[in-house]
Amino acid sequence: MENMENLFSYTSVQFDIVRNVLTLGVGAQLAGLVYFLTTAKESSPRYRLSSTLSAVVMVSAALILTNQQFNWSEAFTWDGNRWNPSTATFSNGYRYVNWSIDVPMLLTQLLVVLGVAGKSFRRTFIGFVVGGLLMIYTGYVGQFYETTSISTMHIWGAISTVFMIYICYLVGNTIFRAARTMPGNTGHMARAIFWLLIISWTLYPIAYAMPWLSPTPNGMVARQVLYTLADITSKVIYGVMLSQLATKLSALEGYQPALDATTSAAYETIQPLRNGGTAQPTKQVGY
Ligand code: RET
Repeated sequence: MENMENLFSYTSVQFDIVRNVLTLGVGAQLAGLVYFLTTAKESSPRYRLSSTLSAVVMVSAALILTNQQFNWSEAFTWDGNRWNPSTATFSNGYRYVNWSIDVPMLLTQLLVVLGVAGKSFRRTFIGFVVGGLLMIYTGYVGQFYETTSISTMHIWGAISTVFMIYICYLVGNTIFRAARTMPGNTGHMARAIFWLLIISWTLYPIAYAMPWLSPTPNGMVARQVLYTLADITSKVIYGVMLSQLATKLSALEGYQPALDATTSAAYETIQPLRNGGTAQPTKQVGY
């Protein structure tokens, strides 16, 4: 029982695309780490846990992707023409174990920024953690069958999908309910986060299904590209959108570092100074 990647030989281009895309993944998570650490203070303390959780996700994702990179390189040997399977095996299973940490964290961030508290926090949090772990572990079992029994893989994949739909329902419910009463355009930002989550999360089951959709070397390359796209969107871009939402909410609540960090606020502060401290600007200029 092993992942389908191990059944093929790869051209140097195919092998390199996987190796490079994994490097891109590590780079994106490290860039995200810098972003979350340096911008955390722009949000008021009540939202700041979101940046901390994003930073934790970045570290854990960068570690697993570095491991995947080593794993990929040791699993094949170059014969002067192609990369052939070596005595070591490549495994996607590490990813699933990593998701056990990252999925609950990513979903908790949402509750923190949307200000879900008390009983409702507890209920949704438990739904996220239990649903998330069941989604991941049923998928984990299923991926062991991808080279031996596609129908068994499908059954576990279908069970896992039920849990994913449940989580998406919970997320949608939480976001759309909160968005109705959120100030300014923050409701719009929250809804955009919902759609990003749905699209980025859907890439994971597509990657899972590659042994069925395209049981070829190119299919396996596509799978690693899909995983990387999913990793960058569901963790880094999602985290950036959430921290921008947190900063906007903090600014609307009058939190000074958030006001200082937003362009329009900086403009309002600096423009009267430029005009000798008296005249009001007539036209908004961007900078
Ligand atoms: C599996 C198995 C096949 C069916 C489904 C799956 C969904 C996986 C998802 C993973 C999300 C991971 C995230 C990780 C962040 O670090 C398990 C592939 C539906 C949605 C967001």
